[in-house]
Amino acid sequence: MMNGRDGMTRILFYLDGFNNDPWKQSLLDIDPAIDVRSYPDWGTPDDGPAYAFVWKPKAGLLKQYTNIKAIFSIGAGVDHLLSDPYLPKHIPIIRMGDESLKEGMAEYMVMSVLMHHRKMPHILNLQRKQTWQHIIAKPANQVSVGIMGYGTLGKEIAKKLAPFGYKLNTWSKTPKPAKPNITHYSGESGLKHFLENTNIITSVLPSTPETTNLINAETLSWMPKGAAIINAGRGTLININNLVDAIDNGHISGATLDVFPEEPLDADHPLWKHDKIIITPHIAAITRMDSAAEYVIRNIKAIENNQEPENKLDIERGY
Ligand code: NDP
Ligand code: OXD
Repeated sequence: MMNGRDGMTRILFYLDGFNNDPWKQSLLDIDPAIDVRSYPDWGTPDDGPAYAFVWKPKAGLLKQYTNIKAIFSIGAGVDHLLSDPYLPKHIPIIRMGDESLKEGMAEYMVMSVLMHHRKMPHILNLQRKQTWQHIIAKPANQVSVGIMGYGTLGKEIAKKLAPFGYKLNTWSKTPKPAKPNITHYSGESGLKHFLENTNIITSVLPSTPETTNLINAETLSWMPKGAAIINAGRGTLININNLVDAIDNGHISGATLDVFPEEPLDADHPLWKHDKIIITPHIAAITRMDSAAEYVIRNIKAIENNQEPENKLDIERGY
């Protein structure tokens, strides 16, 4: 494999707050000849790395390394990169799209949809009150599950939910080809119909100006009474005060939230104690080191062979 001036593939790795050694080892397990270094041991910008593999790098850091050929995001979301005003946008930015993310997210959504469909948050509250009460759920074929964001993750969620017999709706930016047993909606004009026809929303939308605050008092009011929301895309999607109001006034039955506008969620935040909201700490889908290393090295090879890498960020769209 090619790369730095001396012919060795150089990868700079940045993941603050976690042990970097096993990550570096995962890359070396595949190609022991790689020179992989963690910040701050990257050397000077001139003899810096040929590729960057990063999560939430400090603003301005990547710009210093003028010989980076591509930036790999450790996660599927790239808002952590796009928030850097100095991000070198002229080089390819590649979003994580390995199998572990797809599997993890689909499992999380199946678990959470079943929890809301079978009213588990309510049942758990009854348990805390030592109350034996039959809680009856509608049959799955009378429940519509809506997937907001029908890309890499949304498609996998639809695949894993299909065997349960729910009615499936999807919402994306651009129209999608017809598929048996799935109703597709798209664009701003499709949002109201999508929400009016959805009992349980699962969102894996990226954070962009268009998706920010999309779930607010007005759009919540379009959902059928008793609807539930599961958000594992980005926290910017939901106006949290509006959501809590809609839950407290009984229009929305509950929510499962994995992502928040500010992470980690403040220890004093009232959301933690809301008995109709399940909180998880951004763990819906965790990038696995071995499959991520394989993904990065496969795509470095593609770039070195002048082929298009997978999952390249479209800067204009923002995802
Ligand atoms: P993709 O780019 O494959 O899919 C994004 C989807 O969102 C596409 O269907 C796209 O529509 C749709 N979309 C984007 N903007 C809009 C809009 N304005 N209106 C309607 N639809 C829109 O991304 P992934 O599936 O790989 O990942 C999605 C997101 O999931 C990530 O960006 C990240 O934020 C989040 N994530 C969260 C994780 C967690 O652990 N909580 C883990 C991994 C990812 P179209 O198809 O028309 O382009
Ligand atoms: C993300 C991820 O983008 O963890 O949230 O992949």
